[in-house]
Amino acid sequence: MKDNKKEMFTSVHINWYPGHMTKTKRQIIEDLKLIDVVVEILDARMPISSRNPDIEQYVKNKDKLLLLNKSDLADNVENINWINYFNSNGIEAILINSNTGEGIKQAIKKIEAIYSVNQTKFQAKGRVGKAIRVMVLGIPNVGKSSFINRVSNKNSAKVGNRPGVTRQKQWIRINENIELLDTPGVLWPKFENSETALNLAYTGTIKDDVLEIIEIGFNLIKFLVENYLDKLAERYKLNNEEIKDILSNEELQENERILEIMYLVGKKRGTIASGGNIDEEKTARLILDDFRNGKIGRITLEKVN
Ligand SMILES: Nc1nc2c(ncn2[C@@H]2O[C@H](COP(=O)(O)OP(=O)(O)O)[C@@H](O)[C@H]2O)c(=O)[nH]1
Ligand SMILES: [Mg+2]
Repeated sequence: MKDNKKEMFTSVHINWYPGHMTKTKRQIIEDLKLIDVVVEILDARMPISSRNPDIEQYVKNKDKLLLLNKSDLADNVENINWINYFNSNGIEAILINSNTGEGIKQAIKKIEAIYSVNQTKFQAKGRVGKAIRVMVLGIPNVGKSSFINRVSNKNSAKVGNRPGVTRQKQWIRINENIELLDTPGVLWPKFENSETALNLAYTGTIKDDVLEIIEIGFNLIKFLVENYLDKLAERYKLNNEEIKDILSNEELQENERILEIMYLVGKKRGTIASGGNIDEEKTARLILDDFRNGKIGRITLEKVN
């Protein structure tokens, strides 16, 4: 191993400037005046990293519903743990999959339940017989547009892989009780620590150049080795003996062991650079693509403590 590798990846370098989010923040605060129920969409793989704590102060008087989207990509045991966690803390939360529509009916029912509980509040405001007004909030790429498309049963809200494709403001009538603002509020992700930053990077929430791609891939492999070694080995058909040898090699530092596992993946998948060495960037991209597409299996990045 090259010497300069020994000091690599010991800390994460974050290049992130959230300045462009202040305009959307103002817009959200303005739109919220019209809203009765706030639906915050979280990524089921990282319910804490995908939650924006700042928004709490703006939505504290609103009724709230958490939707844990992309539940198909997350560990099912952890999905249930998270729902129990939120519910036992008095927070309504439901698992959904905006691609297939799983959980969507339940989400609509829950919004209607909130509506009926609040009828008296509305009557006091003179809003008898009016529909409940809903707004969807969430960090980029979490599935806001996909969810809106699902509940509106038409492909009116634009869905895209890049953050920020939704522009115009319009109301969508879901049923006689619910109206939905078709423009979701894009929340700025929080980088409380490097773990959060990495989770946002693994899932593609922040662009790959915010952190170094090799750094992201390396750290994802590290996480998988520590938490989902079986799934990693199965996906890349890694030899169990070889893995054991590397992980128990006292001559290597921890980061070097992980790097050796990364090289093993590269060797298996032929991500070789000219000269015959493993191409670290290609290997990092491969594993990130696989993770994002669910090919390593259902993986939850954050567990309930
Ligand atoms: N596997 C999976 N992918 C989803 C789900 N919901 C959305 N996506 C994908 O996530 C990406 C971002 O979705 P989008 O609705 O544009 O997110 P937005 O930026 O919050 O509006 C798209 O590629 C969607 O197909 C889901 O429940 N499961
Ligand atoms: Mg969108």
